[in-house]
Formats: sequence, C-alpha cells, structure tokens
Amino acid sequence: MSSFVNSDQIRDLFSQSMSAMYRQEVPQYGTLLELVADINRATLERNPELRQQLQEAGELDRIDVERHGAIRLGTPEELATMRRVFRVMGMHPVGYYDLSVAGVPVHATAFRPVDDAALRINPFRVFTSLLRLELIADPALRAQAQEILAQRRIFTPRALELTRQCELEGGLDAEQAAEFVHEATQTFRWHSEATVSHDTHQLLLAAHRLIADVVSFKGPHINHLTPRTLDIDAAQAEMPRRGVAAKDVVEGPPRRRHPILLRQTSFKALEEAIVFAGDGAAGAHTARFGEIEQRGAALTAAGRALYDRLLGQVRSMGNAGSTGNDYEARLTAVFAEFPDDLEAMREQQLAFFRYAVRDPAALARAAASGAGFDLAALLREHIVQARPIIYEDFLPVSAAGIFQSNLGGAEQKSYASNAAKELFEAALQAPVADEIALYAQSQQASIDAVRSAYEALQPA
Ligand code: OOG
Ligand code: NI
Repeated sequence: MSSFVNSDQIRDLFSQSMSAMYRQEVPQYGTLLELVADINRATLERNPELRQQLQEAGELDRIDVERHGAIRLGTPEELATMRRVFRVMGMHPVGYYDLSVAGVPVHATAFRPVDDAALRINPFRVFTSLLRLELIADPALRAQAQEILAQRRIFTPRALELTRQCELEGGLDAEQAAEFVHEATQTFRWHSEATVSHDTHQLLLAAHRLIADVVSFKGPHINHLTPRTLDIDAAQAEMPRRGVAAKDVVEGPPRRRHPILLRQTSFKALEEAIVFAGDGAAGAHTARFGEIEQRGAALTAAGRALYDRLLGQVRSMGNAGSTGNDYEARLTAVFAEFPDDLEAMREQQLAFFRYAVRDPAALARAAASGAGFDLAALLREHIVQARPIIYEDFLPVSAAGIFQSNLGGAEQKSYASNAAKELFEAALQAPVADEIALYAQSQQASIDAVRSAYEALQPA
C-alpha cells in the first residue's frame, strides 16, 4: 500500500507556494497576475472557438495556474542538487541554452514536467542558469567569487533530508510533501542581506551585473515568475495603463493568426534595498522583475530552423529590439515567409500536431469498410483532427533579450559563442532531454492511439 502523494501534486503545491511568496516580495507581480487574468477572460469571451479548442485539448484548466520562473545558480554542486530537488516534483531538465553568445556568462536548462498528463495538471517550469565562472576574465576575481560561492548552502537541511528520503523510498506522504514544499520554497526567497561587502559587490558588478546577482547573496532568489496570457499584445498595451513599465518590444515571433513558439514581454527589474556584509552599509540591487508570455505551437527541427533564420534576418537589419514600431514592422514583414496556416504548417512539417478522433461514428464506418489505416484520408474527411502541440520550452535569443533588458544599463559585454553542453551535463550529473524528441513522441503517441482505435473497429 502506498500513501505517496503524486509528484504532479507536489509541483502544483510548489507553484502555488512560489506564486504566493513572489506576490508578497514583488507586489507588481500581483498586478501582472490580475491583468493577465482579465485579458484571458476577455479573450475567451470574445473567442468561443479558442475556448472550445483549449477545452478539448484539456488546456483550459491549466491556463490560470500556468507560469514559469527563473533562477541563477553559482556552482555545479548547486545545479546537481537542484536537479534532485526538482525531481521530487516531477520536473526534469529539458533542453540546453547557451547564453554566452548574447554576452551573458551563463548556460541553462529548463526543469519541467515532460509527459502530456503531467503537463496538463500543472506545467510549472523553472529556467535554471548556471554561472560560468570560467568566463570571468580576472583570475583574482574569479577565485574570489568561487570562494564566496563555496561557502553558501542554498538548501535547508530538511529539504535535503526529504529529497533523499523520496529518492530512497520512492515518494513522500502528504505531511512530508507539505513540509518539502515549505522547505524547498525557502531556497528561492529574497534576502536583503548581501553576503559580500560594498566593495566586493562593486567589483562583481563591474565584471558583469549578473555575476553580482549570483555571487552576492545567500541563495538563488527567484528573479521572476511569468503567467501565460492568451493575448500578449493586449497585455503589453495594458501594462502602462496599470502603472507597469513594459519593455519596448515583445520578444519572439510576430503576432500571427496561429501563434508559434513563445512571445514574451517584461517589466524592468526593481531597485531593492540591500545591506552589505561587514559594515552593514545600505545599498541597492536590481535583479527581480515580472514577465508575461504567450505560448503557441511547438516547431519541428525544420520549423525551428526557419524561425531561427528569419529572426536572424530581422536582427541583422540593425537596431534589433531597440525601437518598438519599426522592429515590429520588420519582424512581420520578414516572417511573412513562415506559413500562418495550420494545414500548410502540418503538410510542410514545420510544427508538431496532436491527432484525435473527431467523429467516432464516422471512424467506425470507415473501419468497417475494411480499408487500411490512412491518416491523411481520415483528416481530409474530418473524421480525425490535428491540433498544434503547445511549445513548453524557451528561446535563447528571447531569454538573452529578457536578461539584458533587466540587467539595467546598456550591458553588452561580449563573449564568443561558447556552447558547452557537455560541461553543463557534467555539472548537472545527468543528460538534458531533447525537447524536439519529446514533441515528436507526443505526436507519434497521438497517431498510434488513433490507429489503435481504428484497427480495433476493423472487421476481424
Ligand atoms: C532568465 C531569463 C530567461 C525566459 O523566459 O526566457 C527566461 C533569467 O533572467 O534568469 O526566463
Ligand atoms: Ni522568463
């Protein structure tokens, strides 16, 4: 007999706990949540077809709970332990993001649920970056940062104990799960007491603002939480009306009839009061912000290559992301090459789709005729339908844009492109999953299910 709480439920509790904490720490996040809830409600009222689609896909319920967060870790040990802690909640490392290209000295993965059922319950994901100390040029500063980081303990002893217990016994009971969520949440709390002196903070800031953010504190404070909107342009327009200063442009693809991948906007990081170690001098730190996102179809490798090529084209036109109207016009013009039609996207295999029986009676008739399984024919006859699979991951260029707009100042340090997936996986002590393979699996599983239904109805 097992009285273990499902890991999906633990994740659901954790995402609620994080949201409640961030709402307290950053009140503007509460404003953002209300704004997104209002816009989602209005969008669904205006668009009953979208409502029905989300309902059929089992996605309507997840919209309100849906969000992602981001943290920045300092050492390989922190990353490896974080993987074990997230695993208790059914969150696994997916994808590798190299942000050094954009002058941000980190690489990252996203911890998230991977199977369809888990994603429907609560898709909470955490974009998790690891600082690359080897990219700090000054050896003395590098050594100092390393020494500071080696001394901190970002998990509570009880969180580690419960993680170990879950690993050994295969789960946690209700009481342990509640305690685990409480303990795990502590890791992401804001601490206004820096662990470094004013002088050290200055040195770290000069190396890179992000380095200062990671190295100067007791733990990896959650730096933003992002609710999912159904209309990001409406959200972007509404932000200033509610006193939230939005960044200039929405990152990602342009507005389309059929959204693809991910579009994101954010408000600038707040200046928060901190106290330095040593003399207790007062200072300020800007790192924490708010973000909104809209999710669309997951793209195949071919679709993603087309997206990357078009985005590259827009950005090479200069002034990328700097001037709102102009940038949007260029983005829209260049992306005209990406078909905005579900049939074309499916036929050209640019996006992943989930197939489902739409008309069971007609399926039974087709099967009874004795004809072999022909997916294309069933689609043509509207017996089977294909709906885009939602993108559950992140985009490195967008992530870099979000990083940059929130680091303050015109930070444009450049590091050479420097992907180091193997180093990252060594730190993680596990491989990261390939997101494209996960979407392909989902698509194939849906086709297999339709085929089995069909074959079960065929005459023996
Ligand atoms: C993470 C930025 C990446 C996103 O939504 O692309 C991210 C960070 O600033 O630590 O959250
Ligand atoms: Ni984000």
